[in-house]
Amino acid sequence: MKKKRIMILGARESGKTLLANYLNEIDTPPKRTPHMVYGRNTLDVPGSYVESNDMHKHLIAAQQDAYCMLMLCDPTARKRSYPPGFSKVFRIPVLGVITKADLGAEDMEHCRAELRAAGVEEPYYEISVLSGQGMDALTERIKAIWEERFLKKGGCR
Ligand SMILES: Nc1nc2c(ncn2[C@@H]2O[C@H](COP(=O)(O)OP(=O)(O)OP(=O)(O)O)[C@@H](O)[C@H]2O)c(=O)[nH]1
Ligand SMILES: [Mg+2]
Repeated sequence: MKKKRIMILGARESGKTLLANYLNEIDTPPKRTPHMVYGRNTLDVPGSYVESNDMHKHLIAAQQDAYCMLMLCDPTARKRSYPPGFSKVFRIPVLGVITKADLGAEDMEHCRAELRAAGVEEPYYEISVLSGQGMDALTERIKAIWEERFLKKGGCR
């Protein structure tokens, strides 16, 4: 079986590549990502795939390469990224991740509301790759999902 990855969705500039680099243990600064990037552990999806309805079929197809999905929301951006109920079209576990926690955005509630409306179940992970806030909780949850999928059933990677 082909190796499965952590699929990362979010609007442009929401912090997908910085988080992917962290999960891949890569230390290079992120550049704009115009296409899907298969990293060691991640599948970094361009913001345009989420923003355009026409691209959603590609997301649904790409989930076969993933064992879980992170739906990012940037609290410093006001634009909505996900249509209502969006997480429900995927059959892999979806985690809600609120990025850039170190910037102290006054209003994280709009991210919570958006993730909730997209059908993502709580808890939501408030993280900052730069300060390290929330990273342990997120990586532990991802590890638990990986173990559930690949160890308990005795499957292969
Ligand atoms: N302060 C802070 N900045 C962050 C954080 N995560 C990402 N950024 C910054 O936000 C900008 C965008 O980050 P990227 O990781 O490139 O975001 P992206 O979603 O991959 O962007 P695109 O590929 O263009 O869609 C960069 O300048 C990052 O340094 C964070 O946790 N805290
Ligand atoms: Mg990127």
